[in-house]
Amino acid sequence: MWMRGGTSKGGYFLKDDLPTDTAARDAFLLGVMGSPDPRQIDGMGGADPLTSKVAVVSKSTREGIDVDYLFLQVFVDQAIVSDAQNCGNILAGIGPFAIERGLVDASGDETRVAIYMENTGQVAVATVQTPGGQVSYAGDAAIDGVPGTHAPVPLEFRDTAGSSCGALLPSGNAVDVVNGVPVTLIDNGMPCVVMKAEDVGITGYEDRDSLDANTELKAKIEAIRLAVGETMNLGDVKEKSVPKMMLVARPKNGGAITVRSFIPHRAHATIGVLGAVSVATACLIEGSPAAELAEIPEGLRKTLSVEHPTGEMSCVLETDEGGNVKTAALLRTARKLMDGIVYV
Ligand code: NQM
Repeated sequence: MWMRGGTSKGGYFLKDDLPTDTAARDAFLLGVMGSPDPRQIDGMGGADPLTSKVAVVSKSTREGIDVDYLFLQVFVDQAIVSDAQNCGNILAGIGPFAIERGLVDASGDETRVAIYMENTGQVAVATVQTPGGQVSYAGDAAIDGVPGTHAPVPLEFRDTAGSSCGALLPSGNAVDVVNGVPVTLIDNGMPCVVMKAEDVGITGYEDRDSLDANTELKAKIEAIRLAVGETMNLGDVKEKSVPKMMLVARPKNGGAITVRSFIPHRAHATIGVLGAVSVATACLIEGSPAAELAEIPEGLRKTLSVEHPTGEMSCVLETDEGGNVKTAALLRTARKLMDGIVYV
């Protein structure tokens, strides 16, 4: 099934329909997407990392969990399929897909689907609109980066700290200086390197095209990324899609922070879901570059609006008295685009 999940798009497969051997599975998925090729002309991929994504879904045998979800990033112009990151946007389509495929029964007008995210070993709960026992994609929820309105798919995350890096702050520091640039190495669901946009020579308010055209900036942040892989417990990250590079600036439209993110070699059109949670969390870390620029609401339950190139993403963070983030919730939408047979 081809679906839009949040601001991403990709192929959703039942695990049983794919080869069990990883190399054979990856070769098949490269063929499905038409990679490696910058245009992905011979496949389904949209010549953009955000539309070259795959979800592998199976019924779960875990206590209290409905389905297991493995996310795979199919690189556009390299023959790489990576499970080194999670994806909170593609996650938005998992609940609807699981119900459509009969892995989960609809229960009443709304169905809560507990999803085990295999990439990071963590759990998310998605609420899917199921009036009359059928998934409904129509509704009046709007998210920036997607035209029109659709049925809401709220997502809740718990205990995402250290998802891939083993700790929220894998270096143990709020700030590290890498190649002369102060950065926060952080993982609250997505490994991210958060720095001030001005420290790498941009304002942080640029559009996606000008960021993508800025080869000098890209070289500078790639050098930082390669330098921090080991410190973040990610090993050699040359052929990995993490960590993501997050360039922050003061909010402009009443939000908490402005971000331009690289994922990691192309600028994001909006921002990743768990990427946004990680940046919002960095804003709460005293002494971090993001905290110096952020506008933080009062209270233990905070809505942090993360401004991005085409709007904003609101993260609702529950914190304890010590300011540690306990849960995060976000609103996404999803839509079934096509259900059929793909040929390689
Ligand atoms: O951070 C893009 C996306 C993502 C990932 C990326 C995501 C997340 O927007 O949870 O959603 O960072 O590669 O789909």
